[in-house]
Amino acid sequence: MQKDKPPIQVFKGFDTPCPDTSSIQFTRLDSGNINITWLVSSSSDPQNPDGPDFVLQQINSHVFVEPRNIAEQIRAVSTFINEKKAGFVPRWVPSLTGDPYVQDAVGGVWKMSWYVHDTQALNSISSATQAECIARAYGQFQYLLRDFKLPVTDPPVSGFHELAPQLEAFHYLALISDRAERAQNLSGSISRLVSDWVPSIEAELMHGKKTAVIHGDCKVNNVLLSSGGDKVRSIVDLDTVMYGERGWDFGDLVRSGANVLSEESDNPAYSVDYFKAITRGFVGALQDVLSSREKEQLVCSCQYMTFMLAVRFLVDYLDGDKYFTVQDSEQNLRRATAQYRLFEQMRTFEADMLRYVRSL
Ligand code: GN1
Ligand code: MG
Repeated sequence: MQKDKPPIQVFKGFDTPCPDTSSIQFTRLDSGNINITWLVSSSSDPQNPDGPDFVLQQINSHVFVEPRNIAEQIRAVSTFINEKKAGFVPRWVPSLTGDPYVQDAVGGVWKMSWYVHDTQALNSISSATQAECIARAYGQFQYLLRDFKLPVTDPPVSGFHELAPQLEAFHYLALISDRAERAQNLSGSISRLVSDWVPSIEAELMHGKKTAVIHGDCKVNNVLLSSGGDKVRSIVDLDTVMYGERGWDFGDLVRSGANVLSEESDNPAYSVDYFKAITRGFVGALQDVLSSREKEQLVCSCQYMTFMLAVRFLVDYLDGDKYFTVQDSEQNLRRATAQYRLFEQMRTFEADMLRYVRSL
């Protein structure tokens, strides 16, 4: 992955209304654990203050082994949604040859979309009203795509959102990793759940046909809010749109949004009030399409997604930080521990959460 400024040739490979690229500026945006993201600004040119701005990303091909497929999927989904609800997801920018990506001299695959001005992305939610509003938007996203046929049917990452391959990797790495000793407390807790809780959650969630189109990464910060924070302007990060269970999106949003502290905080704090608000928003938007099986799965999906992310961070820690971006060599272990704590907190509220979902 190229960490330095993108080559200007990459930008020139896209079909933009910016013939003069001499004053184009690239600014690194601090977003996401996988791709490196750049704001490409033409408005910094005093001759062209109304010039357009873009978001340019090199698709991480270590994680997404078929990066062109990711760009093709985004082209299809973004085109479809923008026709139904203009601006609800960013508009993609075609290359000069009409592709949804540009390839650089060493084979790197880049995608670009129009930048959405006057918005903010938050790492944590600050009120139940905001939680409901964000959840309604993710529900609407699934609703808009309820009959859409994805051009790419394989998941963006092999086994994405499946617990079994993650646990297999965990068992293997726990035996061979030179970091295993440092992670033994967390490993022990996870191993204990493998024999009792994991089989029941897998029986609950993994047997259905995966036919719903989902976002695949429903974090709070993948929603762009108005400057006042009370309206959703746009849902971003379409890298992981795939077929799956509706509850996976819901569970991921509860994991991210009902933790009143940010994901990077060592001590999460689960809010049942935010969970309820997220449920109202999500279920409200999907009222017509959510089956009783899907509704019944919502609560266990929260635990499933949170536990799985704990295992995924731990696997990456044991594997030497090859998947998620890290600032230091213990960050993935801290992230895994925090997700595990959040999972434990959630479990203590299970009965309350189930009662609430059933009451809607
Ligand atoms: C990754 O890079 P980002 O933030 O969009 C990951 C998600 C995790 C998330 C945790 C393709 O998403 O699954 O939930 O980090 N994306 C991929 O912060 O693995
Ligand atoms: Mg993502």
